[in-house]
Amino acid sequence: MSSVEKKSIDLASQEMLQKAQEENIKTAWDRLESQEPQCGFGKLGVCCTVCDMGPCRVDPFGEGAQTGVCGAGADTIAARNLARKVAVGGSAHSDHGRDVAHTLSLASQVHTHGKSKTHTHDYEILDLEKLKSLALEFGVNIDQSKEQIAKELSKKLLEEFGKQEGELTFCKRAPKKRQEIWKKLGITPRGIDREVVELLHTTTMGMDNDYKNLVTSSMRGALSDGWGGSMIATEVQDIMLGSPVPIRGKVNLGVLKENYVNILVHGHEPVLSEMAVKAVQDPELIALAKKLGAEGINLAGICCTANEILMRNGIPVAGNFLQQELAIITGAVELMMVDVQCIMPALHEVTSCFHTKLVTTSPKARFPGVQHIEFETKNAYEIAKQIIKIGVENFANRNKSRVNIPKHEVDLVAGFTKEGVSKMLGGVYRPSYRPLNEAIIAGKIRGLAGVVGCNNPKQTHDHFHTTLVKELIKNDVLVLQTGCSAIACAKQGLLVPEAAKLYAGKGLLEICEAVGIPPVLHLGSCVDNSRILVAASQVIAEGGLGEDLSDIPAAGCAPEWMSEKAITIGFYFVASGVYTIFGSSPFATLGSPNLTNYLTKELEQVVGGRFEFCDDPLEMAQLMIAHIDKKRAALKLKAWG
Ligand code: SF4
Ligand code: MSK
Repeated sequence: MSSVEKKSIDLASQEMLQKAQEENIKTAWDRLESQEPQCGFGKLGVCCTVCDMGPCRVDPFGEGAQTGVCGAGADTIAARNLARKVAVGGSAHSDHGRDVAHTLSLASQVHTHGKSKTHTHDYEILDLEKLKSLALEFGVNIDQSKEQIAKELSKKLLEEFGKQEGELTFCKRAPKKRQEIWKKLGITPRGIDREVVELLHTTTMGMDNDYKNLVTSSMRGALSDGWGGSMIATEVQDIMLGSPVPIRGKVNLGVLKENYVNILVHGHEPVLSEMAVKAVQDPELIALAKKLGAEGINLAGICCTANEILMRNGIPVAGNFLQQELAIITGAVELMMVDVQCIMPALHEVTSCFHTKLVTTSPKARFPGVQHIEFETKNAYEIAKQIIKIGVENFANRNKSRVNIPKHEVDLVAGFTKEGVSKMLGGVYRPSYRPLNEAIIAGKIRGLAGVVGCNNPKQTHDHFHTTLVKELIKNDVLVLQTGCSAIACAKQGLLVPEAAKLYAGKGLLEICEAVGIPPVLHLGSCVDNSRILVAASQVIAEGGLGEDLSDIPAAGCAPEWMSEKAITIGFYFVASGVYTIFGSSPFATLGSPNLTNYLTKELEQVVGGRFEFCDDPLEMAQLMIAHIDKKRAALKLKAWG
């Protein structure tokens, strides 16, 4: 196996890695190599920098110091480090949710001139049905103008962040039994800001040193993201930008076009990238591109911003997390505009090896030496146009001899939502999860799996995602995906209905053909993991598969995770009753065998879900299937097969 084959299974990525090697351009894989060996104390989670009596470390071999200066041992240090990661991951998703809720409040503002009304900002209400149903959930009167509903709803949504007492409104979406478990454990989430602040407080010097209690606090903090901040982001984006419906698109670096101005959007928040979708169609910019010798303007995405504009507009996806540098190395990208999260600081260096312009847009994520054009909701379209124009003008600087676009692009279908799936299954007039429940009860679908998360250069890029998912669908497990995991599987052709014939087991194939769906459903970006929680709650409400989320024959997995956000997602899934496997390394808990044992074994008795750590994709599949079969047996369902 060549060195590039060890790095990625994706042929397009291999070509670009080869080019990077030849041109001595450093990528994440090279930087990982230069970090080796990584710090053993950090890997085991027993390094503490919480106060200035440290940094302290605990000797994992039991010979040296067993506590830090303050007396904190491995259990406390590892659990505290983990809790901090959960807080940070939750803050990222939830701050995104807050920004979107704020945009909704701006979208509700109108100027009235006589009988005509004009919006003061560039956003509208595109899904009125969803606006109204959400308004009802929050007790907002729907017998008024949509702008007034949006105004009152956005106020209530923003109040969810600062709610000091009581519970988050979306908790009511969970099955009754799950809500009771949360109440009993005292982990029903209150305001999102409160939970994140309180979780961080518990980890400071001289605070909580009971590792089990730190896990409990982490669960409550994570729930405030999954059933709070992330869910708000998803719902409000659907209201303003339109709820996705199944849509065909293309994926991989081959979506870049040789004779076009190529613009990439990268990050997570779709509010600006949606405007970029409109701006690339601006006749003035297209005319400018043609004047400069291009055939037009081609927009594509990386990471979750890509998933957002794919789901709503069918805009092609250039790649997932580890392809952000490789896309630049094609030499064909005029401009990459970035918003927040998962944007490697190294992009500045890689773009400076080519003519590519990098533009940051968020005041929360600036890069030294990089052009910053701040996004403002008020002039969103004009700002998007200004940025795209820089890209168009940069076409003149492209060095054609350095352009090398891999000829790999694959079809996919994305845009599945909790509402869409029930409409596809039950019909537009009687949307229902009944057919899904019946297929599971009858054993045609063995169970459900959520496979999500990032890439990590410690693992062969995309190998874990695709090997795991192929094994699951072969065994009649219907797979729901988000994030970079969905992009990985799309590149291997798993996200089209035709994939069922090639890869799915007999029962799953029958359902996919009857309904016309792929065996792997793309539900969107990382914040859209909240769609999985709500869909699973509706499966319970439909009846026949138990009373709680932990009863469903289902499992979750983040095979190639790297982000703190993935840990938070794992925590809110486990705290919702889901058995969840993490690939790559455990989250730095091995230095505390007690904490590892609690997370992977005892927690199931407490909350109904637990973690598993595994670094082999086929073994992951077997563990998930064994769990699904255990749940089928507990429900006394017909054995699969
Ligand atoms: Fe060391 Fe305790 Fe301070 Fe951590 S909190 S750095 S273990 S003294
Ligand atoms: S983008 S969080 S690398 S999935 Fe959501 Fe991908 Fe993970 Fe970022």
